[in-house]
Amino acid sequence: MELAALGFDDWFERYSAAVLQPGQSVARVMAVDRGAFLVRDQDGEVPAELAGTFRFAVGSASDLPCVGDWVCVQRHASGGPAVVHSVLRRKTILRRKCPGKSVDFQMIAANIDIAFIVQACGWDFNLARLDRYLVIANEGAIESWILLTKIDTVSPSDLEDTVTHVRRRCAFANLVVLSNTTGVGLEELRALLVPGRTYCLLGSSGVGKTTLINRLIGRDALDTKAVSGTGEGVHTTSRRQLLVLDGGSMLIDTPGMRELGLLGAGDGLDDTFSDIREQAERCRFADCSHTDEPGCAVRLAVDSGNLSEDRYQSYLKLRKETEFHDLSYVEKRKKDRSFGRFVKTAQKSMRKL
Ligand SMILES: Nc1nc2c(ncn2[C@@H]2O[C@H](COP(=O)(O)OP(=O)(O)OP(=O)(O)O)[C@@H](O)[C@H]2O)c(=O)[nH]1
Ligand SMILES: [Mg+2]
Ligand SMILES: [Zn+2]
Repeated sequence: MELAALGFDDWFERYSAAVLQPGQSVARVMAVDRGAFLVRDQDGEVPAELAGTFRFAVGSASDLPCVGDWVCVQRHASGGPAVVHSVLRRKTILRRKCPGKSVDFQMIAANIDIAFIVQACGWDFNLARLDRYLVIANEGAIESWILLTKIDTVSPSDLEDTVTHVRRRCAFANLVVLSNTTGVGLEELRALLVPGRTYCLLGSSGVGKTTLINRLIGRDALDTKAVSGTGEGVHTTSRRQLLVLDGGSMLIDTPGMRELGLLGAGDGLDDTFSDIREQAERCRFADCSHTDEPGCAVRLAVDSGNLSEDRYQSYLKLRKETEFHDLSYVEKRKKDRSFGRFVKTAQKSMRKL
């Protein structure tokens, strides 16, 4: 398979020229599993490990290769694992805040063209969570499509209600409704997949992400497992993996995420709530917080029914989270700096002794 078929284009070519060393070639990261990598290039798929120099130079977890990355590798003729020397600049990224209070983030995948935000009809369906995924995709400059799975488990009228909710909430997003069990919607989805493009499935555990990939591949290439009615407490997929379909498009499977922290950087929130941003241009105060200021056009839109209360609340909640994150990031940097000063002063006084 040629590199172009794996998604390598002029953009990556340009950036690779500066970092690629003699004896190295580029390959795409196909799977990451607890520090072990699988990379692929025109000569096929091989296991890979990080070069010692690279491992030492890495400043944070997000600098490490993740699935979808293009990396510079040295392949061994003897058949041993390839050695990863560097990661090429990422065109797009999917990342989330690490669970808990830390302000670090975790890469989910890189160089994705389209994010499939997967929700199952019924127990999993949740508009607030949908917003959250849309913000994450927008933050990484990735277009999103919404996939509603398991439509065989709800009545036609419940399905219609769910679809109406999604359309009202995300008028511009592509929406495909499907069932992995009956096969409804699978051909529609397959027809939308473009060769050479990379798609990433995101969504709670048990919504049918892996089953969908297996259906599209036409065989059980990946493990799935029966879930309880609520889908809670079960995680089947444990690693992130990129699969190439016969048609030439690429899909990344990810484990269901329980906690989906936002980052607070970039315009992800604004882009997701572009309707609110537009209203906000008519607020009396430029720095209006859209809560209790006079002349707030956003509140007016809610009061007059042009903006749903739910969507407005979802916006406030996510905004609060990103603000909190921005703040904690600033605090952390401050602490790092004062610790740095402390070390320097300590070193000076040591030298004086
Ligand atoms: N009724 C019905 N069941 C489905 C459908 N799609 C998947 N399932 C079932 O749902 C269960 C979970 O599917 P998975 O594909 O493992 O879910 P997942 O999203 O990959 O879950 P994680 O890997 O844990 O993130 C399996 O028992 C599937 O058979 C569907 O469209 N309808
Ligand atoms: Mg899975
Ligand atoms: Zn306002």
